Amino acid sequence: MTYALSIVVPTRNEVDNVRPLLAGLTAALAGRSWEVLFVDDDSPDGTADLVASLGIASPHVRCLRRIGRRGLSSACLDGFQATTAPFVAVMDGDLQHDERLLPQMLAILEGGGVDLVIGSRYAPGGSVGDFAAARLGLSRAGTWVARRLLGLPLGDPLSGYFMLRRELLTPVLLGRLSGKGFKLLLDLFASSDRPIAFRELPFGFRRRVAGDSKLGIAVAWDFLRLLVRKRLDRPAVRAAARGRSR
Ligand SMILES: Nc1nc2c(ncn2[C@@H]2O[C@H](COP(=O)(O)OP(=O)(O)OP(=O)(O)O)[C@@H](O)[C@H]2O)c(=O)[nH]1
Ligand SMILES: [Mg+2]
Repeated sequence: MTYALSIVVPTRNEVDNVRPLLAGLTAALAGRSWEVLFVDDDSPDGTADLVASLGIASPHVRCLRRIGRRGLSSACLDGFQATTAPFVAVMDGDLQHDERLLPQMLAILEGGGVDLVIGSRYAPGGSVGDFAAARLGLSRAGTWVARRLLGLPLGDPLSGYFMLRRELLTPVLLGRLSGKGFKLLLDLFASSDRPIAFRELPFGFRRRVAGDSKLGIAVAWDFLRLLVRKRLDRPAVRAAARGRSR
């Protein structure tokens, strides 16, 4: 069965968030053709077992359990490969992303002319919820650096909430992605040799209630490495874009 929309949800120890997330998706996408694929990195808390058991009862729910692998971006990329819907979304499994945005994102993509819709915390009307001052400072600094260093025209290049048309994922683009770390959206924009037609929709980033954040030094380090690598790749991406336009 092919759905109109596949939602890829990377998870690591999110067992208490699975049922509420499914309830939210079911309500938000009533009447639409959709599936959700949880890509779980063998969470010790049993996230994958719960998803698999819920998948027996619901045709909307699937689980891809990765053994011996870690990483948010690579989990999303594996999720892209394991789904077939013409539109595919990425959203966190911790309820911080407002699922009520999904129908609007889908309608925009179905309307044509747009490749990718971003759930943006920094667009007018969006918010970062109750980020502590230090976390907000880091998020803003990362956003600023990503925009300046890579010349990205995005309000929220570090967002983990977006939906795209599958045709965007050409083998050339997939081959250029770093695929490492947490920031797949930034990787996509920095690696594409053609302009990506995008829209940003504001949403309020919710507070994490259950489970633990995976942000930390390792994530920050991965982010810096991605920035440097994409900055170094930029001349090659630009040359490819010029070659294409000749
Ligand atoms: N498959 C997989 N998922 C991951 C990995 N690291 C994090 N995730 C998931 O990616 C999503 C985002 O991770 P979070 O730790 O919530 O990151 P965040 O939302 O930027 O940070 P907080 O606001 O502090 O929660 C969540 O659904 C995590 O469970 C990983 O290595 N593999
Ligand atoms: Mg989170």
